[in-house]
Amino acid sequence: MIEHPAVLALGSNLGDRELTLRQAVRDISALDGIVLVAASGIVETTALKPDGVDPDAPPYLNAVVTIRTTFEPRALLAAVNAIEAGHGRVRDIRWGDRTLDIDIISFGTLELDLPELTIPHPRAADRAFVLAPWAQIEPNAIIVGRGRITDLLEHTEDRAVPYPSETLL
Ligand code: A4P
Ligand code: MG
Repeated sequence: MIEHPAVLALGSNLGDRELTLRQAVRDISALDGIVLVAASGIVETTALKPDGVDPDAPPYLNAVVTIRTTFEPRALLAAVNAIEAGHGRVRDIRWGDRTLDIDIISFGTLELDLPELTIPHPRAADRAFVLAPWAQIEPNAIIVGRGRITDLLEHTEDRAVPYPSETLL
């Protein structure tokens, strides 16, 4: 089977954030059909809400992993949604606080615009909480249609600070 390279972003701002991210990476690697290629360090970031950065909301820990997968994009989304659910993710308000969010950032050079899945992730190019950890493990990566992630990182409005425990694995 063809293996597609893909990039996943993880975020948590409720519960034991660090433990959740570590377990989520293990859950991802344990899936038949996914091989983990690299995991970033953990960064801490102020919550971004639809109205802008919210210093009063619980801060996030974010991280990025690169994988190779035999799943097609929608199957990959279903798989990561199941992992979110396993960590008690509740969906209520948009960009609401959450135990675990896993987004598909890119899937090779694929561009996809379905009601339930947009690839590359339409907001990733503007977010240091995605670009900074991703640049740690794939500094030459580009987002199709948007450019090099290290260039994009210079224009983000949010900041990602390395978290003390740093490594994810
Ligand atoms: N969906 C479409 N494209 C994708 C994709 N590429 N990957 C759909 C994953 N999901 C995708 O997502 C809503 C729907 O998006 C899903 O049902 C899926 O079919 P969700 O996870 O239910 O809700 P959400 O995450 O609140 O929505 P959204 O709009 O995807 O949120 P964002 O833009 O991902 O932002 N601040 C900090 N500091 N760190 C964060 O990680 N994350 C968010 C979420 C907001 N603020 C944050 C962070
Ligand atoms: Mg999401």
